[in-house]
Amino acid sequence: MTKKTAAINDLSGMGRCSLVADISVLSAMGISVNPVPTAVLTAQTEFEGFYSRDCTGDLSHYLSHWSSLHARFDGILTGYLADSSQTSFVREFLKQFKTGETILLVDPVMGDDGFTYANFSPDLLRDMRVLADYADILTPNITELCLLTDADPEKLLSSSAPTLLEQIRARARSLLNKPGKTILVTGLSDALCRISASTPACDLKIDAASATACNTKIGNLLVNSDAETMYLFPHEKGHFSGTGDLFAAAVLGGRLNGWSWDRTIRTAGSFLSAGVQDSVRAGTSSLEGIDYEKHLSMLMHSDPS
Ligand code: PXL
Repeated sequence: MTKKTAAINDLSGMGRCSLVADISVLSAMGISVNPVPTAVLTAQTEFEGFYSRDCTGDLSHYLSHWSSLHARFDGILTGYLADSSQTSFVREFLKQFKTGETILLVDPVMGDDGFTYANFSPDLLRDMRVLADYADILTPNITELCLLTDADPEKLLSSSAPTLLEQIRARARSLLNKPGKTILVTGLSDALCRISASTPACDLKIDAASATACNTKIGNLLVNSDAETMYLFPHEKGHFSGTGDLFAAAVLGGRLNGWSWDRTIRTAGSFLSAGVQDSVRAGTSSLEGIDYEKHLSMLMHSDPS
């Protein structure tokens, strides 16, 4: 039977992120998506002059209508929340529609590169920590990892690469509050990748299959009770809109399709690398997101393993 997900995220008219990423990636992976828009924007918030319509007032209708339809989901993904009050909605949503078998992926969208996004507030952070505790899979970037674990991103990011890598690992471990949980720290810089790859004494496992020969790499660090593994991918310098959202959706899709962690992260990472490389070649503005559409076929093999 087709697996079913709910995606609680915004709909941005430009930027190829959020619900656009969730719907295209999960559908390509043979999984149906039921979207719950938290906000509707003309463009993601890094575009100057964006207009955002906050959908908080509409969310209770999803609870009442979908409960009358006896909705249940194999996966639930939460992403951009327009403000902290939406976390109460998410908690109620989980109470009503999450079963013991549902995989909950929380992407704690609050900032990147040491900066916070327009939705950020101390209240959002407080409430996001509660959602992070519920997650089966949590996908912070370094900035969000710092926020969730009470570190000053600027201070942490200015420490030397080996210290930073150890800090990141320790902080990710500190978020493992329940059995079966996995933390994926996304978008780790080239310097951290080089440190991890060149430190054989270090107890961090490097995924050899993903570490192809290339000059610039990006890393995704998996931390759970079974493993701590760094997955490395070719990348281009810069920040590209929507990559975190595409990665999160592909990870949830892989796990719902019964893939191992290795296969899930290798596939998601290779998919992103291909999209980023096409965008750079085509000169696509990084605000508009990456040219991933022609590479969706990389995600389409839904057989388990
Ligand atoms: O990709 C993260 C994201 C999601 N949604 C909105 C955003 C951003 C990042 O800037 O602005 C509206």
